[in-house]
Amino acid sequence: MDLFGSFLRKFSKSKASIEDLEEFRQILISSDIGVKICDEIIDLVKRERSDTVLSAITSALKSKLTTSLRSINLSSDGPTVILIVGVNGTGKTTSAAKLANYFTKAGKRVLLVAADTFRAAAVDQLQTWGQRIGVEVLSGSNDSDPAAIAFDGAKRARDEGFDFLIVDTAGRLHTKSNLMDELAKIQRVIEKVTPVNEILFVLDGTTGQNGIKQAKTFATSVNLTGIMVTKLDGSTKGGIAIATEAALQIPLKFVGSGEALEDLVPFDADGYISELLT
Ligand SMILES: Nc1nc2c(ncn2[C@@H]2O[C@H](COP(=O)(O)OP(=O)(O)OP(=O)(O)O)[C@@H](O)[C@H]2O)c(=O)[nH]1
Ligand SMILES: [Mg+2]
Repeated sequence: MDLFGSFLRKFSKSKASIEDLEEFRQILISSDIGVKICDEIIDLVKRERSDTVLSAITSALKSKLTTSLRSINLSSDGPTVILIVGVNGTGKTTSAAKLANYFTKAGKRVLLVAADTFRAAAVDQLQTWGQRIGVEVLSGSNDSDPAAIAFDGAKRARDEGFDFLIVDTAGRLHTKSNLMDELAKIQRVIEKVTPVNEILFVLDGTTGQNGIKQAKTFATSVNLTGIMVTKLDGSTKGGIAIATEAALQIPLKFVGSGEALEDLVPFDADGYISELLT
């Protein structure tokens, strides 16, 4: 990603001057990290008494990441249920398929539910993915109640011993309260059968601060347990991962970096920071 690497390479002194810090501030701003978080990081670097600028910056960046667990919260009894939510077009369906592939590759039995019933094309899209990865996709008729399909999925997953139930939902604007209520209903009806273990918010990494704002509003309606940031491929704005965690205090669990099935990996905080710095 080389976000800060070229800055740090030409910077061999042990302490940062005011001008150096201003240059670093500009780099942070252009990485989409957000002005507030950026200023906090600069303050931390100033106060840090490390020997080198590199270690000062490393610890300042790390301090902005959450210490919460990033692994998927697995069910100890019954299927692990994952609800995929977010605004329109952020990569929910693709990420649901990628997750299903990820767990299938790990030897788990996965059931996908197409709870986006607004558009027939949305169901087709998930079914195509399902065929490709060899995972069954449960869907209802067009315009049926998404909560009813989610409920059927939960029963199937529990009764037939699936390891994972991944529920893809329709994109919705965080400002539309009826659609946000629908999400809460989906969660409620699944929980009549089995607990929902994760509600993952899919955040389009190219939308920057706006995406973070949307996530914040979503979090007021549903209890988000994790974030998946997508479309990080080719983005020079790698600061979005730090910005997201610092702003939301919700752990980033997976990162999507392309349209292929394999382009989804668990978020590795140390690897991410060292990639930013080298
Ligand atoms: N480059 C890139 N494209 C992605 C990534 N994830 C998803 N996409 C693309 O983004 C577009 C939208 O993806 P979908 O998975 O359909 O998004 P969605 O959130 O389900 O959309 P709605 O259901 O309409 O709200 C598709 O063209 C995907 O191929 C990613 O990590 N990188
Ligand atoms: Mg979709």
